Amino acid sequence: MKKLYVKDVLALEEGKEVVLKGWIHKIYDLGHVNFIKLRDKTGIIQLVASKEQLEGLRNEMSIEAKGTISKNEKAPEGIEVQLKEIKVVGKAYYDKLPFDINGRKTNAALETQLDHRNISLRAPKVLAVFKIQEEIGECFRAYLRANNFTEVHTPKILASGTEGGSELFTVNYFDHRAFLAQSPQFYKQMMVGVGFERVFEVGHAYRAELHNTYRHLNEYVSLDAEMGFIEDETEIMDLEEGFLDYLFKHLKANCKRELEMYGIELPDKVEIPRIPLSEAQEIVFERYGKRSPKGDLNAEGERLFSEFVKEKYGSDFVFLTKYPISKRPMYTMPDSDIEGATKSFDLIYKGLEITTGGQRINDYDMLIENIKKFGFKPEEYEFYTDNFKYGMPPHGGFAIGLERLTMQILGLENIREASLLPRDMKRITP
Ligand code: AMO
Repeated sequence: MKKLYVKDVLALEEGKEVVLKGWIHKIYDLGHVNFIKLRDKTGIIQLVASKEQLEGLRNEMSIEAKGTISKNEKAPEGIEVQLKEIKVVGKAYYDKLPFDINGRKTNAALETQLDHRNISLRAPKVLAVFKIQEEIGECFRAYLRANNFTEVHTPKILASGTEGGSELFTVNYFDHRAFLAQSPQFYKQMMVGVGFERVFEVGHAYRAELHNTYRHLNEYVSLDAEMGFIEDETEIMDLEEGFLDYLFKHLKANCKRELEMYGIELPDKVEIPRIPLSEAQEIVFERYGKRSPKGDLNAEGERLFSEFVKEKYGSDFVFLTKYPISKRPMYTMPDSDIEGATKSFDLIYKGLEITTGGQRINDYDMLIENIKKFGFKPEEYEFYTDNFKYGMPPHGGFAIGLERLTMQILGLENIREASLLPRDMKRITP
């Protein structure tokens, strides 16, 4: 007989014979009644067993179980399975589990949970994070493909950095030095120029940042989009706003169980105010008495400004626009109307930056000049600047940090909770 998933069994009629396969979540050896809670990727179901059938069983063994469905008001979801046969297909080789994952809450500290990812990921509430993450990736693909974008896969071993700064991991590439990609920035622009017009990529990005914080990883997943033939950066913000609206509708319809586990109610519609950075800085100073760093908001400023936006506009999101040239990479298009500003933006979600985006310089001469102004050598960027010799259209794009978006949707406290196997300054295992 074919294995059925728990979620499908819960919808079946009494008396039906079923085969379930999964892990032993919990054993109840109560003497008069005995249960096994079987867990698979879709949920947990109660198997009613005899005392003999429990013999030799231990939590987290994987099993195959055959039985018949019966109704029981006291069982979770009103359904249980009267066990006929049970077979252990994955044995247990441990003395004691590092911590329990079958209670209402896992009681181990985050670092302990991360040390034992093979155990902590089993907890249904932890798995739910990655169901949401999977849906974000799916929606990103679906939304962009429906809008004429092509998925691309660009290299992660590069000859130079893309974002400026010194946050580069070096790798030995045969007899010379190469770098791990901080972003697919240069190649997504190239792909727009060669004729794909609109591209997206879901890929890893590497940052050798010396930040050991709740919001930084040294390896993260970047959701990148880039599109050609735009008028200005507002089209890029429209695109991202449209994606988030689509995503939230999808999550509300398809991830009810997961959102409920975290007590999250998503808005019916995503509409995002757009406010110039300089205005945001003034508001943070006037309302909260906090000075911002030159040309930016710090983490506290982002949080305070988000509070203000929530109060005034009822939105969890805000686009901060018109970032100064000094705070943006050399490829960013300067703003023709505001001296010293660029056509770029950040997206802040519940007090945390989840995106940077904007219009790029598409004129070859202007790009070369800008590279010089930033103190770089144009000859080192030829592989990039060459793309601008052959009719590069006006274009722009954005990137969303997948773990940051997941974390903010579910209200997680630490970005590591939104990474299957986080890489940070202190952790490269498991
Ligand atoms: P930026 O460097 O701002 O922009 O990165 C874009 C988004 O990526 C996420 N992110 C991170 N997430 C976790 N840990 C980190 N260390 C980390 N660093 C960045 C954030 C951030 O908003 N090329 C531009 C994007 C563009 O203009 O298209 C870029 O990479 O969510």
